[in-house]
Amino acid sequence: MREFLGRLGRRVAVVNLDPANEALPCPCALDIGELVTLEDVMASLGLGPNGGLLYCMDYLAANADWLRQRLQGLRGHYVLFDCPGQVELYTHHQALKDVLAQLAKWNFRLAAVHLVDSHYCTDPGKFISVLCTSLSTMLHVELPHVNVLSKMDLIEQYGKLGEGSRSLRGEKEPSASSPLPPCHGQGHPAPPGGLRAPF
Ligand SMILES: Nc1nc2c(ncn2[C@@H]2O[C@H](COP(=O)(O)OP(=O)(O)OP(=O)(O)O)[C@@H](O)[C@H]2O)c(=O)[nH]1
Ligand SMILES: [Mg+2]
Repeated sequence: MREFLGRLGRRVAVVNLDPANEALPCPCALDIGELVTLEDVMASLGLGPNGGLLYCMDYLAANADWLRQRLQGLRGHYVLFDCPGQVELYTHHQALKDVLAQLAKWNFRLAAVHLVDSHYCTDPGKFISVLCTSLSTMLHVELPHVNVLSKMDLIEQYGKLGEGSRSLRGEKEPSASSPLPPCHGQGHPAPPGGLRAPF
């Protein structure tokens, strides 16, 4: 995404908000590791990786001024915030939600991009589970939300593409003579509150 925006001539900056990121995959304009590191938290408070990460996010929320100050140099940029993968941060924990609310107050116009491992779409149970997680995230985070399937290059390892979604509906493969009905409109209710359907 960073490369894509750069090639379009946009000014882009990556901000690492994941204290568990050990080796940053690209240059970051700002790194939460300058404020707090997971390693230090785990060592000094005797916490495990998950509890340590939640503590780091609470610490970030409590030090929002640090973030504000560091972001000031990024005005006029498209800012890509890399957030931790722990699901509870997006379903019921408050800290990241508070940080996002602060960013909105500082006039950042935010959208959430939820990277969904495409492996979850290869089995009906996993698919339902990831849809519920996604919906829960949309309700908790309250941002415009886009789900993106990641690791599509690996999906064929788990079975033929499409089998999971067809068996989920108990249907045979759709053909041109039996098109799938629209998700909403024409008698099908639209998702409430202007929310997008998860997929
Ligand atoms: N083959 C393949 N590997 C990928 C892709 N995206 C990420 N990976 C690799 O998958 C591993 C895990 O990366 P992610 O799933 O992004 O997760 P993470 O950022 O390490 O962890 P969290 O932030 O905690 O979710 C890394 O080794 C990545 O290089 C992809 O599209 N294809
Ligand atoms: Mg990550």
